[in-house]
Parts: sequence; structure tokens; C-alpha cells
Amino acid sequence: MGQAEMSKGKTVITYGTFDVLHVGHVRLLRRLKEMGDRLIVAVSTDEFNTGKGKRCLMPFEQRVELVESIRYVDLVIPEECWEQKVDDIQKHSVDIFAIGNDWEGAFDDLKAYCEVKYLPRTEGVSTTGLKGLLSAFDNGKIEQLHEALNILKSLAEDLS
Ligand code: C2G
Repeated sequence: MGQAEMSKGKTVITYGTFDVLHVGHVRLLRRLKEMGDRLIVAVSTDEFNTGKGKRCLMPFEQRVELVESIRYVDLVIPEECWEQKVDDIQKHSVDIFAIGNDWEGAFDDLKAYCEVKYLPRTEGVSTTGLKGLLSAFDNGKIEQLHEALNILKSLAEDLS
């Protein structure tokens, strides 16, 4: 049976914060859509993220709008708690639950309801890394860098 036949009529679901949307997110969603022909993405609400210990740069509404704009995504629903996954799987007749392998093994209990897959993450890009880069553009940081540079210059002059 070819790939196309295998994924016929299958519904895939995934969950995530999707803050500062980047290619790691988009590549994952593309791979998930290739597994079936309907992809549902549950985007973590701001309140749920607080519970996850995550502080988002982008509010929930903007993260939803961005994920909805991705061609691979067919439906976006809110992720409000850890426990909603089984209800979501049954309500949307989900065939496959899939997520990045930073969660390897975390959702194996869902195997009682659907296939569970963990996919390799895209290396070299992360929301945390991008937030760090963005903060480097903060004027205060730039001032600090200029001051440090001036100190180094005067030290070099003293030594020459
Ligand atoms: N991801 C990826 N490659 C990256 C970064 C993220 O494949 N470089 C994947 C993650 O593995 C995850 C998805 O993109 O499957 C969303 O990542 P996050 O927004 O960080 O999601 P997270 O906060 O881990 O929330 O109930 C599950 C949680 O809500 C998952």
C-alpha cells in the first residue's frame, strides 16, 4: 500500500505553544500533514502556558492567527489543560497523535486511543534562542556593548 493510501482520510493532532513561530514549528507541521489529510493543532492558551512555566512573547490570539495561516493546518483549537487530549482525540476522531521528540514517551498513554508518534526536532532553532537574539537588539544591551568596547579600546591603548 503506497504512502498516499496509508494516509487516506487520517486525522493527525498535535499540541504546542508555537511562540515566535519559526521553521522548526513549520517543518514539524508539514511532516504531520504528510501523515494524513487533516491536521489539527491545539495551541496552548496563555493561562496554560503559565502552568507550563512558559512566558510567551506573543499572546494566544496572535499565536493562533499565525498557526492558522500555515497551509498544512486545517483546524486550530485551544489547549487549556494537559487532560484534554483524550477528549480531543475522541471528539475529532483522531488517528494519530504526534509531537516533537523532546516529549519522547510523555504521551504513550494515548496509545490506547490512537497511534502515537514522536518526531525529531529541527536542530539549531528554538523560540528561546530567537528570544535571546531579539533581546540582544535591546538598546540597553547595545549601550552596554559600546561601553565594554570603549573600555577594551582604552586598555589596548594603555598596553600599546
Ligand atoms: N519543535 C520542533 N523543532 C524545534 C522547536 C520545536 O520540532 N526546533 C516542535 C516541538 O517538538 C513541538 C512543537 O514544535 O512538537 C511546538 O513546540 P513548542 O511550542 O515548544 O511546544 P511545547 O511548549 O513543547 O508544548 O501538551 C504538549 C505541549 O503543549 C507542547
